[in-house]
Amino acid sequence: MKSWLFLNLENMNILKTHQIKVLQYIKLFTLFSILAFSFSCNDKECDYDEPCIETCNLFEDFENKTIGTSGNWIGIATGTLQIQTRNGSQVLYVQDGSGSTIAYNGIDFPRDLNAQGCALRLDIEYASGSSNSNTTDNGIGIYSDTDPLSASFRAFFILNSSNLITSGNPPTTIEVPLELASGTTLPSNSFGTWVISPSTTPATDVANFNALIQNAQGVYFSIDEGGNPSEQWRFDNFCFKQCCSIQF
Ligand SMILES: [Ca+2]
Ligand SMILES: [Ca+2]
Repeated sequence: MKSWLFLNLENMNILKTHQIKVLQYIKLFTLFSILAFSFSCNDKECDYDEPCIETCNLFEDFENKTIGTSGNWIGIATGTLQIQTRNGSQVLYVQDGSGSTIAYNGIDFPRDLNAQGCALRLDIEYASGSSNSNTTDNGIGIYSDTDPLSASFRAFFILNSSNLITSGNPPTTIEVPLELASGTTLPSNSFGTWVISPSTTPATDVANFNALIQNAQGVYFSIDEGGNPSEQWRFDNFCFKQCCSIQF
C-alpha cells in the first residue's frame, strides 16, 4: 500500500512536470505569436514580399461612347471628329480640315497627370493622305487655361526619329512619361521627349512644365502633317501605366 501510494505520488509529480512544460511551451508560443504579429506588415507595406507587376489602368477605350458623337472632344479646323468603329474597336477618329487643326479635350482627363502613373500609354493610327508626310512625330499635348489656342503654356510630346508613326501601319502604341522635370531637361523616354511652348530658359521651362503637368486643363492632338487637309488619325486605349520602382 505504501509503495503504491509512493508510486502514485511519483506519477503525479511526473504529470505535474509535464503540465508545467506544456504550459511553458504555450507561453513561449503565445509570446512568439505576439512578437511575429507586432513585426508583421501587410502586403502594401511589405512590397518586397511579392514581385511588383507593371499594370496599365485603362482610362478610355471609347467602347461605351456613342458612335458618331464626339463626346467631350472638340475640334478646331477639323474635317471630321467623332467616335467610329475600326476593326471591331471603337476609336476617336479625327480627319484634318483646312487651316491649323487641333482636337482637344478639357473635360475628361485628370488635372494632375503626374499623379496618375509613370506614363500615359495610347494607340495612334495615322493615314497621311496624298502630299503629306508619310511619317509623324506627333504624340500628345497638354495645355493650361481654357483651350490649346489661348493657353499660356502648352507642352507637347514629340516622338524620336526612331519611333515615328508611319502612315498606313496598324495602331502604334506610345508611352508618354508622366513625371516632373528635374535639372534643366524636360522628361523623355525611349519614345520621345516633352517640349514646352513658349520656351525661355531651361530652368524656367522646367518650372513651367512641372506646374503644367500637375494642373493641365486638358489634352490635345495636333493633326496637321502637310498642306493637304486629308490626314486621318485614330486614337484609342488610353491607360495610365503603373511602374515598379527600381529596388536595390
Ligand atoms: Ca477602343
Ligand atoms: Ca489642317
